[in-house]
Amino acid sequence: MRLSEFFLPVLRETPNEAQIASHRFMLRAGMIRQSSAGIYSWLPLGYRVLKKIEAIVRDEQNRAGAHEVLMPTIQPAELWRESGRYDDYGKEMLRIKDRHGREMLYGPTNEEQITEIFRAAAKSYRDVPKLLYHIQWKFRDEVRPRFGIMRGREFLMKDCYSFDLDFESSKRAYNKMFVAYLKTFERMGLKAIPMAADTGPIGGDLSHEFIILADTGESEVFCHRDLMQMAVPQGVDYRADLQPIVDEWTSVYAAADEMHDPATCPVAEADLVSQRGIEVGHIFHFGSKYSKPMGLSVTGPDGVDTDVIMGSYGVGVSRLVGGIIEASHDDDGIIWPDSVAPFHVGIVNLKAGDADCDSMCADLEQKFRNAGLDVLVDDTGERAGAKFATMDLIGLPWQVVVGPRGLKDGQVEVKRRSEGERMALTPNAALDRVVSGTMLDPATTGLFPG
Ligand code: 5CA
Repeated sequence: MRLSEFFLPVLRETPNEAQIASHRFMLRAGMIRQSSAGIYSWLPLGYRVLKKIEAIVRDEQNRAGAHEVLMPTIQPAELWRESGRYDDYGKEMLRIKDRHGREMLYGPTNEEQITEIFRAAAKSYRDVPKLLYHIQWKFRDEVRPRFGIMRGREFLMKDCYSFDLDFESSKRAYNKMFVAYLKTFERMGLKAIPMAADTGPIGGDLSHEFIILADTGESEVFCHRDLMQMAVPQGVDYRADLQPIVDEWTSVYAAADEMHDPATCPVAEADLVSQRGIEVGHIFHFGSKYSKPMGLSVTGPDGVDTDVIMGSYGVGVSRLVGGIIEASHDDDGIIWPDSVAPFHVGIVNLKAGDADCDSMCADLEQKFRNAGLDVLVDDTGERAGAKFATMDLIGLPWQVVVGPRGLKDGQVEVKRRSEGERMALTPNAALDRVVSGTMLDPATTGLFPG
């Protein structure tokens, strides 16, 4: 990709409205543009990251045995009257009327919608268990939308719903999502901690929030320091019993603020980590909370009808873009993990128009692309200082600097964004260094050909 053809409206100044690093850098790097309070357009750089995060979330859902659907953003009010939530949800729900005066709403979540879909098809115990998910825009008319896309009004969520015959089977679905979340966030370079949580308006009696630690987070979290060292399981067989993994993670104390009581906390003060965090996922088991009022039942093996047992499992896909930046940046800009980087490498042409520089850049670009890397070539006429500042701001994991002086000695410079210093290498050594130093994620490789 040539920067001269790309749309990257970077800002040199820090926008006044941005209070936290992720919001500031997303605006400055031309990733998003505000449309109205809490509602944003995604510009090409931001969109690439959003799509890569979505691809990793999708891949882990599929591995866990969930099947993707796509439900509408606009839902009929009757569905929510059936569950009794139409009145309960209050002002956060955006209510609208169509031209016939029918009451509709912009979905803040989809429990009712999926229950209606499954109700139309499920007849007997043979139709469960099932796991269905979608990745869709939601609208919640938050009182205080803030921090850019972190607490937006319109935001992208992955929500998965489980349907089971009994609690034991439903717990297996819950465990699959619990483990899939550990793996999902790890693939994005995040350390997410599962915490016992309050269930809020979604309801239910078993719930965990997945929280990444960051000073700018909205939640206060408390956990035993051992949790920070725990390893995410690899090569999981989702058909096997996952209870031991879940037990291991939940046996160590961790609680979000509303669940933490210093008087009864079992952890010694010296071992207790208390920090702020960002909620990037939330899983709920809620039994028959929706199936009972909405009449979703199946005939059991004994011929008796029984309410389907359900759970729902959310990931804040658009919030994760900000969460990753909060977890990985410095004063100059973003530092993307390889798996979600909008491009893996940025080639800086210090003398665009010079035949040798141009052909070296084109050659490197092609070779990186052959190796599966996404490449952005700065072929603009900007001065060097501005080009370096832009590269640092947009945070590509690697920079390769091509200039006439270096080329005379047969060298280019390579910089790892997270480390900072530049190394002079031959073009072949530079290629080798960058390609071997990049951890390509199969779900995000080749997502943006060209
Ligand atoms: N139906 C359930 C889960 S399927 C549900 O709606 N859960 S939730 O309310 O906890 O939202 C799921 C995730 O969406 C949260 O963990 C959070 O990461 C993200 N999220 C919630 N509200 C917002 C918001 N206003 N802006 C950005 N992300 C949000």
